[in-house]
Amino acid sequence: MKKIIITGFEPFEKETINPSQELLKHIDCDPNLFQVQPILLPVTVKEAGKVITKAIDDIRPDYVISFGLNGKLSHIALERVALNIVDARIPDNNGEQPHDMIINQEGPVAYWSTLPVRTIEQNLKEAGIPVKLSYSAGTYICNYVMYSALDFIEKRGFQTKSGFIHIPFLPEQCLENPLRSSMDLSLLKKMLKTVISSL
Ligand code: PCA
Repeated sequence: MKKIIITGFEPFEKETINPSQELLKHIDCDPNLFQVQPILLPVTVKEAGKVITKAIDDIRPDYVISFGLNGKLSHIALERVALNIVDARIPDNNGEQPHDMIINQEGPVAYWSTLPVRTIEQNLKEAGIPVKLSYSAGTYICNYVMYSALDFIEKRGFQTKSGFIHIPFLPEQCLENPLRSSMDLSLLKKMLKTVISSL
């Protein structure tokens, strides 16, 4: 039995939904093989890192898969790298907007994702889902959560594998902005099922 934490985020930046939050309601995997704990993270520098590291400490999962929205995407982005910086483009949900904030003064400049990203990429392609490896998770809360989880796992010497996946808007988020790209929930659900079965 593999223990997995799956995280999504609350809505942010004027949106009323976040596709990563919706995804948490549609986790579909074999309960004989996987024990999944969904966790919703706040879009705040103050709490997001604390919530995910406490969950890792409490649950001691085999895997952490975090999801977040990147509104510029029309595909699934498998993040390979987390950087040791927050340089916020917009204020977070607490109104805080840190610039040039080093996440851990003693930490490395970056961590690699420890998820099997090449296998996941291959399996998503075979499932007909547009996917690309990404070499920057940005410098906002998603990168912050990815770095915080990997740094905590490293410091504690846990065997947990962890990484981050960015996803596009849902179609209903494009009605007022039809030039936005989106991915339908049914495809996102298939993506999540494929990612879990790749572990
Ligand atoms: N996306 C943001 C934060 C929350 C989310 O879903 C990001 O890419 O940092």
